[in-house]
Amino acid sequence: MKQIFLIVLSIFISNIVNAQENPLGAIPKTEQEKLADASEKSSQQKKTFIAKSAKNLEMIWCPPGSYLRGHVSRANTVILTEGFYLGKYEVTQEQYRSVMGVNLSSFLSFFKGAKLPVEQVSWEDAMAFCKKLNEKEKNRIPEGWAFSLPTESQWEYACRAGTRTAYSWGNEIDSSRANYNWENRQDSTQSCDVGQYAANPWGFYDMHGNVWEWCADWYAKYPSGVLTNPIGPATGTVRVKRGGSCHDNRVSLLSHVRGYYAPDAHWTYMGFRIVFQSTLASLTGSDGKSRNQGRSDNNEKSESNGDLKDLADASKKSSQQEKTFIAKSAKNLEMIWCPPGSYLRGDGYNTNTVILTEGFYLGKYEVTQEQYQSVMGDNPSKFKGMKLPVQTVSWEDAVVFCKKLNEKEKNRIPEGWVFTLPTESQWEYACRAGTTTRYFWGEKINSDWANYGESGYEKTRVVGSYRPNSWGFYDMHGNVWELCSDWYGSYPSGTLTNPTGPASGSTRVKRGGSWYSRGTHLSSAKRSIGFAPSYLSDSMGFRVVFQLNK
Ligand SMILES: [Ca+2]
Ligand SMILES: [Ca+2]
Repeated sequence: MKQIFLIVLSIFISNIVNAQENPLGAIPKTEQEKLADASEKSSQQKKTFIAKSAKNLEMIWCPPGSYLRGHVSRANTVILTEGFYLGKYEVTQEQYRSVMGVNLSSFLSFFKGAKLPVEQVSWEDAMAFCKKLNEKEKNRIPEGWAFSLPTESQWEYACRAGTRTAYSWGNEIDSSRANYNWENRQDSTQSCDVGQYAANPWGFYDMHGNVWEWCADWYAKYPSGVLTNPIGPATGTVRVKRGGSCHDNRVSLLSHVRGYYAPDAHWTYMGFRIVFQSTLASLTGSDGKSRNQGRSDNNEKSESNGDLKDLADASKKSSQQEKTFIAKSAKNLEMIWCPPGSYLRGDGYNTNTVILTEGFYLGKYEVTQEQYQSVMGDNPSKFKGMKLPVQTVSWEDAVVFCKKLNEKEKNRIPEGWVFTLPTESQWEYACRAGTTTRYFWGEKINSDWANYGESGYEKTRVVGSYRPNSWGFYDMHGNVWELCSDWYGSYPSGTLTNPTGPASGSTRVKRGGSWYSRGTHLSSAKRSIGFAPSYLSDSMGFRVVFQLNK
């Protein structure tokens, strides 16, 4: 890799953690010190930023992280080591006029709405907008920060918002999802006011459809392999556009689809949204050229990139994995592949970046009673039903289940692969599925979303009774608590790589809340002290992981 940089992932201050040494020792102390500056800055970022001089243009913070770019068969892992703000909406006509003094849009005569996205803007116009906005906001913004166009990687990262599906809501599209040309008309397609369709999981509107959005990059064939902070080629003739428009069919709206257009061309279906980021940290300047030449030559040596290299290697392997695995001898227990990546653990100020350098399969559902019966020969559950999750099992029982399953499947599985319980990090990574909200669907819970105390059933429900998260997992929130492999202990601070919990303890971690729990106990971040390994509880079950044993 030409440019190998320190992976600047966030170290956040954790006030629930004892001020003792990191018991996991995931990242060497010297590296933590190197990371401290940038990470501390990152932890101080507000979730939103308002550019007042552009009619209160709203922006949303995207933390450092990674995503799987492109189509399934030709995917790259793209790592973005710097956070950034991105416009919540496409730039509107009133915002454009307030900064530039003109409005070039062609739809204004039909629809006077100031909230329509600006269009008929060339890439050069969009860059001029950013430049003027930088001048107008210069007394309000931190030194070294600037508005610009997003790179196409930033754009796709924010568009996907943790999803791996064709669109940010799933694999299918219809006219209720986005403003696109669902009737395949030759004329009369038109833009609509921004924000008329549901936002993606990170809160961005109209990433799919309405108007195409300019990106900073020159267009060229996409490189293969794992990429860190890609900014596109140094020169070119056309610039990248993303997301499709009201004039395009469903294919143009796919999260991974790339388009291009001449930078000086004006077109009715071409608009943009803007990024706001630290130019000291960022790799792209307003001229679209790398600001980072010096950094690749300086003394940030490769030993500080061990985790990044591991992630790179694992990502290559990951692209060859099947997306699902079926454990036939446990009544076709279905599992879903989770690629290597990172997530922001916890909530509020008690957050860490957790890096998982190895992919793994995780059960799509909680283990059911018929699955448990088929492997163990008995069913201890209090609430009986073959498709109900097994409960009234101990941590030790769950471990025996995994052991027996390994024996039953031993002729079907690759050497070195095992069924086991997930670590709590694997569990939270899969539960969040790219989200940073309290629950995978947002901040608030009600009985439409999960089986918990207020749902009123007072018992477990058939697995898969509620909507899955965007990676396809059911009942991560509620139904039964799920046992994890870790001993419970206070959570360490700092950036963690593949954490497995303390070496010893008295209780095992459980996650996700149950039919009996209060809503707050179902949150993605909520850690429960759990029970002693032999303890039986009718609110407790588990799901299994399948992974290469190291
Ligand atoms: Ca759009
Ligand atoms: Ca559950």
